[in-house]
Amino acid sequence: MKSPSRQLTSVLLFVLISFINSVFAQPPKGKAVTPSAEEAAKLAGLKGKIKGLIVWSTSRDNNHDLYLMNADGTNPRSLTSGPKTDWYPRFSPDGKIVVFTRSKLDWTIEDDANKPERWDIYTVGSDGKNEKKIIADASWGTFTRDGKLLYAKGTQVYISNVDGSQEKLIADGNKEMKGGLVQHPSLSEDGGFLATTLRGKERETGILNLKTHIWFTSGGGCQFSFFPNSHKVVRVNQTGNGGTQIFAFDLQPDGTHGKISGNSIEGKDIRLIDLPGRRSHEYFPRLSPKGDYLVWGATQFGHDHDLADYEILIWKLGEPWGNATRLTFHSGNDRWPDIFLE
Ligand SMILES: [Ca+2]
Ligand SMILES: [Ca+2]
Repeated sequence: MKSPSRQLTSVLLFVLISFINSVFAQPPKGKAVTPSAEEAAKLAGLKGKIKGLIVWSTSRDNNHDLYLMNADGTNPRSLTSGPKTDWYPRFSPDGKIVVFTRSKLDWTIEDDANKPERWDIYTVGSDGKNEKKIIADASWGTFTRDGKLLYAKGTQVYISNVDGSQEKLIADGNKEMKGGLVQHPSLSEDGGFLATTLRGKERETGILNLKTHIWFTSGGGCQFSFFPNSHKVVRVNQTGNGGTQIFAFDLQPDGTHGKISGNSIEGKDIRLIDLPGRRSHEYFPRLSPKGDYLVWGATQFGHDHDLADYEILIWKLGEPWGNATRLTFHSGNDRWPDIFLE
């Protein structure tokens, strides 16, 4: 047995380490930074061209709160506040409601995203009113195209009405997805397929056919989701300039696809975006409701989803990559954007 004094030393050391962790692992509040002349010119070119909203999770005021800005990058403003960690915001199909995941304790890291007991799912109006808790002990809440909620509880995926009623299990990971923890579930427009990332026991991305209950392994990477209005998918791949790039490719009618080899499937280039230059560590891809614009986060240095200086960018599909426009100018952590366009 340890002597009382050694026990006391151990306890004090534990308290000290916990204190240091709680202080220094906090995300940075950062500060506003000035756009370069090129960035300012691109931003000015976008002003008034697109109408809508972008919501994202930022550490600039506190741990992480939700912010809104106009889709052209103007008027960034606070949507939620408080000591909890608010992240993974997603617009309803009409843009009037934002669903998001909030920690039960204060600062909570994204690595804990798949511990459902640490999170609840909330909704708030895009006007900041009517914030309410909808689903307890769940994470990764998002809207389906027909306005229902889709979310994960560890290895299981559920759908409910927007008020949380009529919850229904649609995929049981222990039976159908190798027992992997579900991240970032996304439903195809016709409701027949679920695209998701598995973590924990498994580490892969794939598609579950909800009719046949057959799982198809797409490959590595993460943040796998469906385009609106098509059987096309988008995901982050752990290759490319800056360590990541974003792929987009079509699925076969049965939810499978050909083998990915380098940057292509059967000779067809599947790179959606991989910016030149330093700000090319791309994450958090999200398409506009019609699939014509992409928003995402990218860093120049670093990867940590909680701490690194991600900034939000926007790009119109089909335009040269060089037309991508940076929308945020703040050294805090800016992550998980979603876009609603009128
Ligand atoms: Ca890249
Ligand atoms: Ca930032």
